[in-house]
Amino acid sequence: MIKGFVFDLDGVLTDTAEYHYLAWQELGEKIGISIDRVFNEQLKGISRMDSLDRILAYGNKSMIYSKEEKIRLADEKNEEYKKLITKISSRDLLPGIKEFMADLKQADMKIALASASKNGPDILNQLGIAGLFDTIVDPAALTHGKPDPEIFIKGAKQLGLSPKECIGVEDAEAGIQSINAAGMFSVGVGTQESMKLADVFVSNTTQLDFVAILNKAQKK
Ligand code: B16
Ligand code: MG
Repeated sequence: MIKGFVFDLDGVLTDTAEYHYLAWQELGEKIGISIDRVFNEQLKGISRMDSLDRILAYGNKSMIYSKEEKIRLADEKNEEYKKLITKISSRDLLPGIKEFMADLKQADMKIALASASKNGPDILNQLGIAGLFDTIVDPAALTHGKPDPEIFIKGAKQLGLSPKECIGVEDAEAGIQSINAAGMFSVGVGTQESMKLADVFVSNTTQLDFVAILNKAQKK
């Protein structure tokens, strides 16, 4: 029986992908690596350090920086990102999310956050929905990032549930892989092509329908 939902943040609850992109692009310019929106797709759901590693590999600069220098570069990107997200408010909740979460609460579903973002708790506060979450997985305490199942397994555990009792919601391919590998029913928000591994997919957040999703999950 389904008793909980485990949510990704960026791309599901609000659209911060553009801000991550702008901040990485600015850092890329400083170090001579030019990235575009197509490349940025690969960074969705990927942790800050893993994202930097992918950008450096893309620019053939993996060997240039020491560990300390990479930490400094990642910090620089995060400072820029934090400047860009200061204005986020409840107006930035993706359409339909408020209603979808109200339906979950009405049905007594437990709710967890499984975001790779260390800025997750601040963003939930800014969006005005922090109080709806029973628990937040700390991405700093993870051994492996998405697509590894660890973050979704922890989300379920922190709710006191098994993965089979939860539904995971994601917008990134790496995130859907993480949910599936955790043994959870997966709901993808995105194109059919990018969400081909999801148990159910919707093309945008207005189409998230609690009853329809629950029916499909219970049939699986
Ligand atoms: P931060 P999600 C992910 O969030 C983003 O999709 C990804 O682009 C970002 O690099 C990652 O969080 C880390 O974010 O630098 O704020 O710690 O999609 O897992 O909610
Ligand atoms: Mg995401």
